[in-house]
Amino acid sequence: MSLTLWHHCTLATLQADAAQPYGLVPDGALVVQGSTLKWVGPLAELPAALRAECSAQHDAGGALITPGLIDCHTHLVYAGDRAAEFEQRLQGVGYEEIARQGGGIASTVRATRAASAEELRSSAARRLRDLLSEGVTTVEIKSGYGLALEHERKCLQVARSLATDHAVSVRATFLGAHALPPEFAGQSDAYLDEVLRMLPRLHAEGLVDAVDAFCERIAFSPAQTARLFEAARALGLPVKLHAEQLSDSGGAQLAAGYGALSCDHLEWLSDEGASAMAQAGSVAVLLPGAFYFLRETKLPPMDLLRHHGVPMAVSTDSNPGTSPCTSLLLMLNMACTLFRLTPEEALAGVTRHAAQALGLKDRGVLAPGLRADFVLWDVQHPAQLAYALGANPLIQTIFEGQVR
Ligand code: DI6
Ligand code: FE
Repeated sequence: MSLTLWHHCTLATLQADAAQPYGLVPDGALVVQGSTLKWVGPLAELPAALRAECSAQHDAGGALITPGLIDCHTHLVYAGDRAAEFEQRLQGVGYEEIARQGGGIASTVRATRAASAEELRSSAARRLRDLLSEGVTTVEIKSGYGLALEHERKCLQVARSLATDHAVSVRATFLGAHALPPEFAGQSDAYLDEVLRMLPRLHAEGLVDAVDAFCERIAFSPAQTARLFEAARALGLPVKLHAEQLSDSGGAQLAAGYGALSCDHLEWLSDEGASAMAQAGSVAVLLPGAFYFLRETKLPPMDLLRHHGVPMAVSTDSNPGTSPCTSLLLMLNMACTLFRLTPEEALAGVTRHAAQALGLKDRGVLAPGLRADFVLWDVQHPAQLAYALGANPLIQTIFEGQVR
């Protein structure tokens, strides 16, 4: 298979054991074979024989090259919007209060059930294109606005189908346990039984890569979450959890006990929770968009996460209620300004650690043998990606070895 050389660039490999911050390689080079990286390093060290084998060459014009960005937590498929609720909240009505009054997630569920697959697909594609324009090459998409078999199926099918006509890799997560649908009001255990009936069917249809739940006082209890995770385990599916977003319910410890890929949000995470996550190798997915949009004041405990060595990812949480955001670059900035991540931690959070949060070992860093998903940026230094607000210095995205 023919080889392609990319040169005249600075690499930020994001390799975990790199000697330089960001895995920086000045005057670097990449050799791509098909959809895979064959060689990564300083141009001066590229073996002459390998260089001679390259039948095509791309001059990157001095660009910075990072791995393709990974948005590891989104709710991209839904209908309608919640601008009216935004106005209500600005007048002082709380997010949980709106949810208890039947608004919030339930209003998006009504709109999503009423929408056709084609309508859902076109609104999700619009949001997806925003993400792709900033160098996203892998996106996780959760269900959770259908809350009934046919509608959860419809949303997961839409999520899967987005990868067929966009150059992006999609991971689909079943979030049937997101909220209680109106027909099960007051019967959350009965709804959970229903979720447990949906899961094996959707899994058998090839629509589920992982299982998630919203473990919160306005959603599902730790005991209910445990029942769901038992079912996921029986099917061999990995789990992740919306945990300790609005209160500390011990969800992180519970999820860690099931070897969760990630626990997400975590504003109220305890020391025990962080320690359990570290032992289980669960990634902490930080969602500064939701923190900002809900005007939260309780910060996720970054020092605790660092102390225990929990890897931190950063994501948009793109959803209509708490983070109507389709800019992962903006999240890089907010992770630094709001959560005090370093720009290097933030960039690792949308590359290496985001891949880990999805259980994907073949991407997230620039290294031989991994996928040739990478981005050329018109910046001198990777910190500039987190520093700017509202800029998009993207030059070009390469997905599976091909210019996108
Ligand atoms: N936590 C969130 O922030 C989103 N879902 C969740 O479990 C909010 C979803 C929404 O309000 O529509
Ligand atoms: Fe979420």
